[in-house]
Amino acid sequence: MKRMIRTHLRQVVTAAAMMALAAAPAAHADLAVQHDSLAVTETAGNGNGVAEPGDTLALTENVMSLDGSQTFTGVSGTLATTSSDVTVGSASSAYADLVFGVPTGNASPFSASLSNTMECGASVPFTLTLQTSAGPTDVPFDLPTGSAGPFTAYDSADVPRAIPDGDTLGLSSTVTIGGSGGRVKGMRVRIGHITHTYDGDLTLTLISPDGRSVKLVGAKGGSGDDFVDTVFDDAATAPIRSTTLAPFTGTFQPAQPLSALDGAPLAGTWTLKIVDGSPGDIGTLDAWGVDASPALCAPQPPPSSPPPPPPPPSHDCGQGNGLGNGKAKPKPQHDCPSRPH
Ligand SMILES: [Ca+2]
Ligand SMILES: [Ca+2]
Ligand SMILES: [Ca+2]
Repeated sequence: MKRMIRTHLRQVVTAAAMMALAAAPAAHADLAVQHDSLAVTETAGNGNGVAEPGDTLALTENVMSLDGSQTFTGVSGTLATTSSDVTVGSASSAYADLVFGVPTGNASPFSASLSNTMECGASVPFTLTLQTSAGPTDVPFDLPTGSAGPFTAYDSADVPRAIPDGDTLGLSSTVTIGGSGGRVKGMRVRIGHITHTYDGDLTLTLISPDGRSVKLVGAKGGSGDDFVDTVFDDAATAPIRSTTLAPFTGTFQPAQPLSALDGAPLAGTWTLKIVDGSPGDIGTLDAWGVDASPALCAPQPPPSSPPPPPPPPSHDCGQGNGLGNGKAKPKPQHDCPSRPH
C-alpha cells in the first residue's frame, strides 16, 4: 500500500513538473556559456559600496564560454529580472567575442535600482539573454545584497539521536533560529560530537528553512571513529579528504559551499541530515549547532529637501562668534541676560 501511494505521488509530482515545463516559455538554446563573475558599483544610494535596498547599481556581468570548438561572435546582451523589487535601467549592451575560457564582460554597464522596501539580504535573480552568431542563450546569475553581521551560535537541543543504520532516509536533527525575517549572509556548522564506529558510512547535509541543502562531507574517514569538534566553514583552507584522519577535529571546507545558503531565511528550522548508507556499524549524533551571520543593510539618506532658511540674527551674548578667528566680537546690540560670574 505504502509503495502504491509513493508511486502515485511520484506520478503526480512528475506530471506537475511536466505541466510546469510545458507552461514555461521556451528556453533558449543551451550554448556552453556560463556566469563567471559579477562586478557591482554603487552609482546612487548611501554610498557605502554595499548593494542594498534603495541603491542604484552599475553591473558588469562577466560570462565565459566553455565551448572549445568555436568563438561566439556578434554578441549582445539584454538584462532582465523577475524581481518586483528591482527596476532595470540600462538593460542592453554589446559584448566582445566570447573566446573559450576567457571571462568577458558587457561593454557598457547595465544598471539596476533596488526598491527601498526589498528585504535586506535577499538575492536578486537576473537573467542575461545573449544573442550570438550561434543563436541565443540565457545566463542566470544572482546579485547578493547586504553585508555580513556578527555570527551568533545556535546549538541543537534535538540530541542525542541514534543514526539509522543502512537507511537512506537517515536522521534529521533540527535547530531552531527564532525571530522573524532576516536573511543569511554567512553560515558555519559545528559538529560537536558524533559517536560512530565507521565514519566512512556517513554523509552529512545541512538543510535551510526554505529547503536549500548543502553537503558537508560524505563517505570520508573509512573505518575511523567519531567526529569531534569538527567545524565546516567556507573560509577553511581544505575539505575533509580521503586521507584526513578521523575524528576530523578542526575546521574544514564543506563538500559544497555554505555560501549557497546566503539569502536564505535566517529564522526557522535548520536541519542536519545524517545518512548512514551501509549496515553494520552504528552510531549517534551527540551535539551540533550552527553559527549564523545575518545580512545587514545601512539606511538610505533622507530624500533631499530645500535648503534650510537662513538663521535668525545672532543674539551673541558673549559666547564668542564661533569662527575661532580671534577677531573681537561686535558689542551686543540686544538685551542679554546677566551671567553668573
Ligand atoms: Ca549601499
Ligand atoms: Ca572503527
Ligand atoms: Ca552503518
